[in-house]
Amino acid sequence: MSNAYIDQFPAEAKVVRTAFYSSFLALALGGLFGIIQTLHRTGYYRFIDSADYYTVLTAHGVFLVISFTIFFLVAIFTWAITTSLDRGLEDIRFTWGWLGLMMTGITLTGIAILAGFTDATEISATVLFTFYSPLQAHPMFYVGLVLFVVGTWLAGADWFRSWLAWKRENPNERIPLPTFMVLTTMLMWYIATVGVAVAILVFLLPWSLGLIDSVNPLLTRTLFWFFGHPVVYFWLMPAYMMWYIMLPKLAGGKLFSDPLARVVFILFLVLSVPTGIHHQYLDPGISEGFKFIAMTNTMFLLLPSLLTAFTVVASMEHGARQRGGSGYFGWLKALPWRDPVFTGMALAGLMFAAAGFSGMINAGMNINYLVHNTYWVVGHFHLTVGTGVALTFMAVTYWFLPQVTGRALWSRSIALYQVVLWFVGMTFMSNAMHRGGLLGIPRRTAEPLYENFEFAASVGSVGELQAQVALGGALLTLSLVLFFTNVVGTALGPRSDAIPDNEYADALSTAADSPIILDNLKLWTAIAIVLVIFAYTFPLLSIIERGGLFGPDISPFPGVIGSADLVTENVLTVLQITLSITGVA
Ligand code: HAS
Ligand code: CU
Repeated sequence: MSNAYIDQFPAEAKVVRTAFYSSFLALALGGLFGIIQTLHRTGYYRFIDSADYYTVLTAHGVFLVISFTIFFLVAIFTWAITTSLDRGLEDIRFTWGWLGLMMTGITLTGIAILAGFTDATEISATVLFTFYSPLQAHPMFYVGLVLFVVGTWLAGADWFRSWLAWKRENPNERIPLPTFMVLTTMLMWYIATVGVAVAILVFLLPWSLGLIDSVNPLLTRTLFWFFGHPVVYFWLMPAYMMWYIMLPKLAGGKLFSDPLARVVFILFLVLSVPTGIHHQYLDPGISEGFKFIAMTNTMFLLLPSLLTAFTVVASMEHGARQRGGSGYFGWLKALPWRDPVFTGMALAGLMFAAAGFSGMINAGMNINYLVHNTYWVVGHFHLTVGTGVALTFMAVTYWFLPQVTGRALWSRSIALYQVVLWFVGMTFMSNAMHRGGLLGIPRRTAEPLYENFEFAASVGSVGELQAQVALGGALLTLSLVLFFTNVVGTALGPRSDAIPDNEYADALSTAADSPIILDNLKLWTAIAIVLVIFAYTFPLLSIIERGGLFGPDISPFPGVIGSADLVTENVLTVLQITLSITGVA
């Protein structure tokens, strides 16, 4: 009899499995839209109308960063809570309830987006994953998102409930590390989602239903980024959890420091939200001082990731030395590079280090002017969420799937090819995107034009960059095909008795070494809320003061740039400026 997760918690394993499959469905759809838009944008193969490009882009973004990542998160958080507290969930019907709500919600949102491809219905939601006004979606899009987010709130409640029940029985014990990570992440999420809840429920949904005539675009944008920055850590923290509790074990050792890991998650709880304005450095209407505060907080927020780089690499080195590795760098050779779970996570970590550097550049108020809204940003987030997170998730799937299905992994060698292929594909794609951004190539554009560039397909030209992006995209698609083949092969395979035990890494320096105050979740949450109030009250008040709560009346669709009126207006303005500069007028 094996001691896999499915044997320990058969009912919970079913929930976790369903969440995984939902996540993979989203990954498949998102990946499909990804390759369509890569080939379209780079001009290699265009079979959709360029107007539909934005519907493809919305679907790509929403399916990947909302459904793929968050379904995966609820799967592994449920696993983490039950495994580390060593108890089943309190009421499995409640658990199915929130999972069902999330699935219903995202289905509504997904239908609203996909309906944009057909003229047969009025429904559409081509608003990109940031759903800024004045772009407007059908109410179904917003309602679906609300249900989905409420589902995640209830999921958090489920996990807190488990922890409280455990605490009653174990009053003097430290919170087990995986549970600690889940709880801090969820506290951060509760604070973060206030922004998007207000944006949708008070403004966007009523506006889309026709209950109010207009919204204040800067206000809804700011509320979006109140949530939109911390959401990136909602994707990242489950991946970090895996790096802390899984990587050291696979490397053959122990986690270097449990207390340091707690500090990292507390820093994320405290600092994730009051930084959102770093996405709005170029927004007029928010004064420089508020932007400066957001920048300062962002720079502090590098700390938990830098600590993670240190702790995780130290743990890997410890493991490698246990396995006989030696030398300054020689230990690297002693790591289990043939294990796809290990290699996938290590490569994801390596790429995430590069992602951190492009993030630091984004975060500088002045340098941001160079890269904002360019292809650079797309390069940045394909390294962070698209590799640091996604590759970690795919890699750990090779460990989790046997745990929750009781079936052996279909092919270890295909899994190894798959993770390496993702790394190689992303190297081509994201590097070219970063370089392209520096040349000024815009993001979110179906047919960028390059009239001032030499278009020949040689090194250093836009043609060369396009070729790298298309090649990278093709390799990523191939990697996804291998991933799904393995998932399906495993799910359909025979039951096995040889599944490894459900375990995670011990720590060298354990919870006992950490000050008890680290486990005071109320204190950290209170500090987090105070910081948010400091960072956001004044910017929000000044935005409302200037633009009104429901804003100036702005039509839902931007004017056509080429329209005769606009052209005349622009020409007149330019003339006026020229005349005043030259002193004629
Ligand atoms: Fe970001 C834009 C700043 C992290 C995602 N970011 C985005 C967007 C997305 C995104 C999706 O300040 C675009 C949004 C849109 O559509 O407009 N980002 C940062 C900073 C960080 C950062 C400072 N971003 C992330 C993460 C994301 C993510 C994480 C998703 C998961 N980002 C920005 C800014 C913008 C932005 C501006 C706005 C740009 C604009 O103008 O629009 C930091 O958190 C990064 C810290 C990371 C590090 C790296 C530490 C290294 C580690 C690796 C350890 C190595 C291992 C492997 C384990 C300091 C932890 C070892 C292996 C061996 C073999 C030894
Ligand atoms: Cu951000």
